[in-house]
Amino acid sequence: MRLDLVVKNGKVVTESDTFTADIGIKGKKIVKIAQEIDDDAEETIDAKGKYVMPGVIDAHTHLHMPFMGSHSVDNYKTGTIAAACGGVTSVIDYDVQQEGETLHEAVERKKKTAFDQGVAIDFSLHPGVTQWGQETIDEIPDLIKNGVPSFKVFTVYGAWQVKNETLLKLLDVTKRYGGLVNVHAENDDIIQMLNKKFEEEGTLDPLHHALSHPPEAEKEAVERLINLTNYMDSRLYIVHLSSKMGLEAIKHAQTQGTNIMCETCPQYLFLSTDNFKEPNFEGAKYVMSPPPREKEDQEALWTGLKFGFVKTIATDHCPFNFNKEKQNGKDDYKKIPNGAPGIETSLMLMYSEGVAKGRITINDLVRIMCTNPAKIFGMQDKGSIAIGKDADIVVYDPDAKWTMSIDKLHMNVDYTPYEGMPITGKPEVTISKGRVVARDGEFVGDTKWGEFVKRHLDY
Ligand code: DUC
Ligand code: ZN
Ligand code: ZN
Repeated sequence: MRLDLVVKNGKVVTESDTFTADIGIKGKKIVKIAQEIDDDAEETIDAKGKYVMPGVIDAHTHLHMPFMGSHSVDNYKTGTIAAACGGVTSVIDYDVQQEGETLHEAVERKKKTAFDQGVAIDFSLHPGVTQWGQETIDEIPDLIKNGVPSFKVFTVYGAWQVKNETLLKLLDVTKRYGGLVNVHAENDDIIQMLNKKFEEEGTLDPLHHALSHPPEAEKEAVERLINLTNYMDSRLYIVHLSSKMGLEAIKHAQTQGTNIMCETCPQYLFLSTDNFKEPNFEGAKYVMSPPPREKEDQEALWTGLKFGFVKTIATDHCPFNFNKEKQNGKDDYKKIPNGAPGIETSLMLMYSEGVAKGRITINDLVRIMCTNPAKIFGMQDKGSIAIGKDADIVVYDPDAKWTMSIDKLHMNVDYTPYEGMPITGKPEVTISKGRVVARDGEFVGDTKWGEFVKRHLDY
């Protein structure tokens, strides 16, 4: 068979195995995996000494999202170019329903934005439910049928804050039709009470953002969500889990049989409250909700990842420039747009600090960044190296040594929270559906290449 691309001699990694093999690609698919492929091919990539792993699925991004008076500053074009350079081959973006908009309209609006701006890799959407009428609930079966099976709600953020009544209806309809509810879990009353206290005391620096979002607020919301999920005999996915307390509640619920899953993000493994104390307002760079916490929380989350209580790593990529949008909160942390960049750096951080330092194996990394996101969110053609899957592949150099710096990255933002961090390993080639889209840290793809992926949950 004449092939389009062969990746030769690499160490192929799946969630369960690592083996030396050649991979044959025809069109957008993996068509052959063998000890040796000697078919003719348009192009051959020699991956000797490199890992050949599935492309990362970042199941939590906010591209061009209107939020706190600005838009997150990576649009679909810049964000997906950066993603490709970082070894990411699919994103599932959060798309919040605007006032008066149906969920169907929200999905179509965001798809149009993506195709108008340009999108370099495949994408899908989790619509955020913010309009509470029964008509919104009634839209859900049709969306699930048409490939949009996961829905986001927030327990915080003013008008976006979900009522228990809506949540119960969402748990019910997603259970009946094969969907999933994703939740940002923090207790808003605790946060508002502390905001008021710090306002009265005049302590409005970035550190007080972290102090106004204590781990108890996460724990309370997580426990409530567990109770509601149990009561409805449904299932639920908690996004960006940040605390040991929240994780303890989830672990307990999982061992009791509750179908509750959670993701965490690199920022909760690598950053801490100390970052908020950086001088010259630099703490604003880390203002996100929930905030990074303490060493013991980081350690608990690593253990949770290792042993499967935390199912996925995603980034919550929601960048704002330090020298621009973040300055809106110079005098009041509540006006600092919440969010940080991460779409390009997650694989490099997780490899360097996770695999190279022995906290997780390379197979664990593939499970939490590729295979589990594909399974949980219903991307059946993605997430593993197997015949018939989309040829979404990263050739990863495990030995590269370099220093993280915004100058070397492609995200459309003026900082990375990980500036100066020594890094081991680097993506050498990123292949999206059979086509090389990034090589040696540079984008070589096409921003018309990304397609909208219809998803179906089969569990
Ligand atoms: N948290 C953030 O920090 N940014 C975007 C939305 C969110 O929940
Ligand atoms: Zn959130
Ligand atoms: Zn988010």
